[in-house]
Amino acid sequence: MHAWPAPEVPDLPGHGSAVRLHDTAAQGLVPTPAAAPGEAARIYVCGITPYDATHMGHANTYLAFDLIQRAWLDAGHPVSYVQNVTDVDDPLLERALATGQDWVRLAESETALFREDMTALRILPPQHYVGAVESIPLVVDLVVKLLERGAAYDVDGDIYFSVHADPAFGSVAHLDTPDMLTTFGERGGDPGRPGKKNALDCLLWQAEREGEPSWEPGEAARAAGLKPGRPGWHIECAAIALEHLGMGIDLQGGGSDLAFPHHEMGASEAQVVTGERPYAHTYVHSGMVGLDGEKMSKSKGNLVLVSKLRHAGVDPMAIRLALLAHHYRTDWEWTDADLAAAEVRLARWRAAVSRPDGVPADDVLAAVRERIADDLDTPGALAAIDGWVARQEAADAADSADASASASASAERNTAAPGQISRITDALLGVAL
Ligand code: 5CA
Ligand code: ZN
Repeated sequence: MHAWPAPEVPDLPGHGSAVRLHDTAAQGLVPTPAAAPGEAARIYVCGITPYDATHMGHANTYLAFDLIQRAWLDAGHPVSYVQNVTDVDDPLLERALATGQDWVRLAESETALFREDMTALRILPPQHYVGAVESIPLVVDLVVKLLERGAAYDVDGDIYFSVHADPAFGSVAHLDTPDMLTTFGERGGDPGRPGKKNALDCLLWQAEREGEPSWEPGEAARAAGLKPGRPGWHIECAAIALEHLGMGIDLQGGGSDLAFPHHEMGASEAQVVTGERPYAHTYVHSGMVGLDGEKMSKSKGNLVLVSKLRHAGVDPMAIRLALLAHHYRTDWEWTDADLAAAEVRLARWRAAVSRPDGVPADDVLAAVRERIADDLDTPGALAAIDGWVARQEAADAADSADASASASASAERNTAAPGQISRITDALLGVAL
């Protein structure tokens, strides 16, 4: 699959320092990436299930991982980035059936819209953008290996993963067993299915069901016990990440609703199949964006869509600023006031950098770097830019007051400052002024 065009990331003087991020597995802040300076930082971020358009929750999540990559690039790490598209799964097939659309067409058109939204928001694209369907041979290979290791078994033709084949199972999300069982049931799992060895065991390969697409796994896989069918969800991401990044990646990312079961299961599957640990050095989860008291979700339909705002003429940079005004890990509710405030901020920033000269900006880069390195404190980073803009506006106001009083003293300015500020907002915050 192809991704979307990459925005330019300007170079900044010097380098940012290591970025401390909240690691769900470590339950605290850790320095990232684990890669040595100058080495590529490897990141896998879970992609969309393309059955509806990009909403503010998705945008907020992909923005968080865009900012991490900008900070890593600024710290001198090349970034190796992989993202998937869950282009075959229950919700997509259900939506296609409900609306009478072809499921392949639905996935293609929503993925195309997602690319447009990501491009407009200036989100860095992955180097490998990989669909579940095109990854079926990779999935089959892992399922066969798990069967060979005795870590998978058959239930009426479906193949399940034995979660306790991984001694580290549970160490990503740190839920107790009752919480795991409830959450598993709420997020696509089937804890009550008869015939499973453990209620938490998850589906690796689902045998063909009437009216649903299925794939022939090949002779060797058939001999190992796979029937024609389709991949389970968690193994899709484990297979794509292992193929394109390998074990010990620097970061596995997604929204907080993916910590369990998705990232827990994917990590265990990869760890059992390779016999190595860890799958990822850091697990980073963004907060959930809601609307009217509920998590924004395609299944509930309570959506504010990026494309709808764009088509209504909203500047994507204002959308980006509206999201940046919230810390990535908090859960928050989208309101129209967020966008209105971001539009005002964008206009003020643009006016301040559009002058031929500006008040000194030499300390702003260090301030923004320091705030971003502290678990992506974007509200703090915006405040640092706001501070410069306010000084610039005050100097302008003082100048015009002086001019009307015919006084000679004018605020100290230099011609480099506006460009310095626009390069910082562009490189570190992705906001083009
Ligand atoms: N295809 C899987 C991941 S492999 C999936 O979860 N797709 S998704 O379309 O449902 O979500 C895509 C990403 O957006 C996930 O990281 C998810 O955690 C995040 N996300 C979904 N809803 C919200 C929300 N309301 N707020 C913040 N992030 C969200
Ligand atoms: Zn995933």
